[in-house]
Amino acid sequence: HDLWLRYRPLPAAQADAARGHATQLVAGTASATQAVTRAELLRGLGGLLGHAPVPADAVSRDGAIVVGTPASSPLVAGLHLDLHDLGREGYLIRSVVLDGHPATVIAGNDDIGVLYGAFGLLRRLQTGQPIDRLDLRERPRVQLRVLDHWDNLDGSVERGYAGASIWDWWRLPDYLPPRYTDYARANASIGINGTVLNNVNADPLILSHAYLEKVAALAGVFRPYGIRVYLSVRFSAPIEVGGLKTADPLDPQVQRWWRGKADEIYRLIPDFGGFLVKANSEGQPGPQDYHRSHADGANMLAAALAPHGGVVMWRAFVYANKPGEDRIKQAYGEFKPLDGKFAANVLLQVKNGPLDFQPREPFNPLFGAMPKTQLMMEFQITKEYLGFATHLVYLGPLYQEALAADTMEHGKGSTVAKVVDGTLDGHALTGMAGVANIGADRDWCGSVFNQANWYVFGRLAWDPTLSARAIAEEWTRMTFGNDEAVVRPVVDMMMGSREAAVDYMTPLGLAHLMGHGHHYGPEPWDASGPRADWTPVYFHRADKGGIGFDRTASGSDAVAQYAPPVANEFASLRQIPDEYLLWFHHVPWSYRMRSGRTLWDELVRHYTQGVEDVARMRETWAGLKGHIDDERYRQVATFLAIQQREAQWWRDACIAYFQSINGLPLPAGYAPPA
Ligand code: GCW
Repeated sequence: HDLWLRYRPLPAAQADAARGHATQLVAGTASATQAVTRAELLRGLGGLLGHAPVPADAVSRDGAIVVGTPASSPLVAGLHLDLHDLGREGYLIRSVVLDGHPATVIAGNDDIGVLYGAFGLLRRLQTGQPIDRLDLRERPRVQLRVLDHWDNLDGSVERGYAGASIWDWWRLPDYLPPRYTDYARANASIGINGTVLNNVNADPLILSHAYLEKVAALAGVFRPYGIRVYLSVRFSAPIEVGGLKTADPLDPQVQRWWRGKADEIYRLIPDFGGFLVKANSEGQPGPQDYHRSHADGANMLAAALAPHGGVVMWRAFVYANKPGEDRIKQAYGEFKPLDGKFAANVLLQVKNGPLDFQPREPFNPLFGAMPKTQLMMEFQITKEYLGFATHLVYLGPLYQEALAADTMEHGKGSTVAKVVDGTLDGHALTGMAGVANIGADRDWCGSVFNQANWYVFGRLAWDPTLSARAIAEEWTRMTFGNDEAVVRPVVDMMMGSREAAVDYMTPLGLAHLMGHGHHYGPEPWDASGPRADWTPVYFHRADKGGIGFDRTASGSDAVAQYAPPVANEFASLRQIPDEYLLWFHHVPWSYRMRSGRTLWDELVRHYTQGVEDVARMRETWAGLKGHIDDERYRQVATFLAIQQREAQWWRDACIAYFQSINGLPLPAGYAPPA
């Protein structure tokens, strides 16, 4: 229940070594952030080392930890540290000599940087590293590192699999349970500095004064931890909440209403972050209802927030039901022409892939196509399409793959990460959002391993160039301890888990074969429902002759949305990586793969591989019995058994269905379903 902030006692040898470097704690309490920094260090060091350092006003013995900014601490000021490139949120941790005593200083330009530094020091200890001879400098590479909650005001969570919403709107604003503080601590420990409290399918009521007071109370809990609150707003709120006849962004009355609403919000929450908007998407209202553009809508809201320093995060996840048009092409079609038309405090929030958080998608072609627009990344942390709470799927490799993809916008090395961190086109305002997997479950995320997905999101938002494996190892050590007999197998299991899920669900570039609406389990045969572009058959296009979605020039030509070198690679059967084959091409079942196998054989092989990988994960976990406490051991063991059963279900259902279409025998050596 403490997530990765367990602070369990370190092994004696390590604790002994570290204790000499944590004898005293010289830390201020003049601000709320300073106070929580000091409290976290006392709690963390106390837990890890067996006893906490002694709070002190001055360094009087060897091994003090000195914490602060040049403004808050004369000791820090006296060190004349070079902090100029750390920004507001960066920190340094250095082994120094103070008044003749060896000491450790954690310093930043602002209290919040120092808090991040404190968590950084604790992380070092938690992951079994020494804390002597330190010289660390860190600063976030992305400015807005935000969790998006899809939480409804009635306590339900859209696509949430970890229980009800943690926001208790009924008892807010008065009652502020410790869970809110723990939420803030966990987020601050990984550098998350923003939270959008409510679902993008937004209830307009959130903008009523009564709810804004509740929001203000939450903002008050989060503020010391450097976390700003944002809200999802419904574009038609001026009608529903304001009683106006229209929500037309060019109507002066509408503009005045939003300005007034922004003023009201900032009176209650002076550091309010801004708005997140889902407009003209999946039935949500938006500027197009009034024949205005996304830019007209976003800029109108941006103008209301600008005087207060707020931002608009405008989502690019739009697609209408246009029969005959390839759904994944629509966002690009609508937004690319608006490049350069958005106000300075608008970010366009783009999902990592062009479809919808599938186990694997190629990168979204908007990255690299809108140099004059501030594009922020939207990842999904909750596993809507990846087995909900029970399947063990570590998302680090998925995030890393998306961030490392090369858009070729300005030639080789124009990675999505560089679009997101602003360096590719020189943007100052940058961001990364993750759709939260947090709920009221005792373990917060519906499973122990889902906690790792929250963790890796935060760490990659801080630094998109970190490796998924290194982060998995950090999390594993913090969560299960530093027993090498545990760390290696757990990290290997995590690192393979995403590819396993791709294999047993949607290998070789297939997508969206999940059951209609709920998105759990296989339903590749489904062709029903209100919209063709919500059905699996729309995406896999299997027929007697072959399978896959032709998105080359002979088909929907979605490839043309990528920069020419990328488009050429994807369009070429010779060059396309196997992972994306059926995303871009419709090929015969007898198509010869690089492996020498036919496509059909290869497909069956991948499905089978996925099931085998899960079986191996189960074995790995069984081998850790006794190394992990009973409660967590049993939860994971049970969930892996579910996952294995369901991987088998996926394989059998998909193979049987595709076989019913192509009439081919199972490849030799692959047993039919039991
Ligand atoms: O992934 C899909 C989900 C919807 C979600 C939508 C979106 C919040 O199935 O539940 O709505 O995307 O991202 O807006």
